[in-house]
Amino acid sequence: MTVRCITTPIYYLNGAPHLGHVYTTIAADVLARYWRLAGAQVKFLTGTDEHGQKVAQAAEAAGETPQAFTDRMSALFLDMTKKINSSHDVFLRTTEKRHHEAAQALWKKLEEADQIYESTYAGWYAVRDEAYVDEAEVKDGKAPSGAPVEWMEESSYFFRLSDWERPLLDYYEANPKALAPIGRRNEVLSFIKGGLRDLSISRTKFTWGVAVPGSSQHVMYVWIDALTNYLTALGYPDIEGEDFKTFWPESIHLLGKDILRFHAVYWPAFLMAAGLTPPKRIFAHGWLVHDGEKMSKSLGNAVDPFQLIETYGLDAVRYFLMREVVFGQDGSYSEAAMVQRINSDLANDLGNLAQRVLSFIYKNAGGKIPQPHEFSEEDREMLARAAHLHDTLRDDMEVQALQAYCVHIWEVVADANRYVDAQKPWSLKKSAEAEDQLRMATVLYVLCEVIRHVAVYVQPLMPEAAAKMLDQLGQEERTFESLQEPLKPGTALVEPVPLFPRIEKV
Ligand code: ME8
Repeated sequence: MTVRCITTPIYYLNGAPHLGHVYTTIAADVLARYWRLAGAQVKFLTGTDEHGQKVAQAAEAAGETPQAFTDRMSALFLDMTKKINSSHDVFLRTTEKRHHEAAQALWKKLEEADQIYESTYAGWYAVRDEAYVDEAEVKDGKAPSGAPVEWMEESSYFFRLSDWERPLLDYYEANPKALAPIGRRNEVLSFIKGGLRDLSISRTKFTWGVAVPGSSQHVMYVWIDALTNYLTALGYPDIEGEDFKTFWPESIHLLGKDILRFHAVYWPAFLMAAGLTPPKRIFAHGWLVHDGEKMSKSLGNAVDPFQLIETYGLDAVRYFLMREVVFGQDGSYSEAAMVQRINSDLANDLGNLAQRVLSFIYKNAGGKIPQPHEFSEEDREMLARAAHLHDTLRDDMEVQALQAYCVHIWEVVADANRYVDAQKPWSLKKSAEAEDQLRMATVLYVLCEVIRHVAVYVQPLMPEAAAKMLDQLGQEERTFESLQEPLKPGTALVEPVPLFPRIEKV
């Protein structure tokens, strides 16, 4: 049985959700939906990262207690997941009791393994990134990310990260697929080769965090707490539990490149030190850029996803985000590009194909999936291209090539539109020859079969639109497996309505 555990980062609560958060969550959702339709056992995890100095400061600025503030802000993120039709299985909040227990259990494991010691930290800290910054990296009072840094001096627990240089390099060497895309992998490897210093993993200057076991003064550094969320959601510390045993070995972490170092260096080191295996795969995608800068809460240049959904419809936004940018690279967002995509790919290509074929059958060819007769060379080729999607798309999804997934489906859509133009079922309809009527039925059958394949594979991207297309085709079976059986003639169509209206503005 194929098993997949797909995760998003858990999001900080210092601002409302924006298009960047929506981007990762939709990508994870597309993967989760794909694997479920492929018959896999799937767990999809998301949630909110509620501790740390940045969130504590945001609560203070809002004049609220951290608990009241995080309750209110976390609800916004939960609401975001609903508005984008996210099919997650777990929405975890790090303020939950089960998470405190899991983080403390991991800490104790590290302590038992002699991986934690107490000392004093003196150095720079970027609150916006919740990250320690090396002296050499600080320029004009800023971290390389542009976040302001502050000097920190406090008693701290340290994790012996320096012990893990060699084991991490060996691990990535032995597991070339554990980190993608390749450019990011190289970055991480050279960072590790540059030498790892022990990591401060506790704070004493504020209290909004998970208490360090056995200490009344220290709370955990927010990243050790946050990363543990992936374990908590699978039932840790019960490593013999069904969820943990099934899903942890198949975990795929999706995240933005901004937080790659935490996931690809610190996290596997913590896990190995605690006797656990690193995540199976880490995939770092690029940034959505707006007006030339990374979209972010702190920079205030983020696009409001809800406005976009209101204007263009959820499925169009989902498709646009997956199709427009190669997953792994940066992409700049613009409304003009969005309108262009909707009009060309959705209204002209897919919408037009489904609409002209289905309404023709509905109105002029009996309203049922036609009975095919002899298949011509062109018919067989068209059917083979649709059938071939099964393997091509699986290969795409195995490596999280989400844009390629869209491109490959739309190649078949383009083929089908060319096939309609060449076969001209409407001209055949006008012919008085009985043979032409049989030919028309065969052509329309082939087209219905192609539309069924396309709609089934479009489900992860645009769940609602694909469902409507399959409703119109009268199809109840919608898994990938169901495509192994040829389309049944005689099934009544439901009156087709256009699914993707053209957008006239911009
Ligand atoms: O980093 N383009 O939370 P966060 C693409 N709590 N993706 C973007 C983006 C953009 N412009 N802006 C944000 C944290 N993202 C930590 C994570 S995980 C154990 C803890 C997405 O609220 C992207 O996935 O700053 C990025 O990694 C994440 O939001 C950062 O969210």
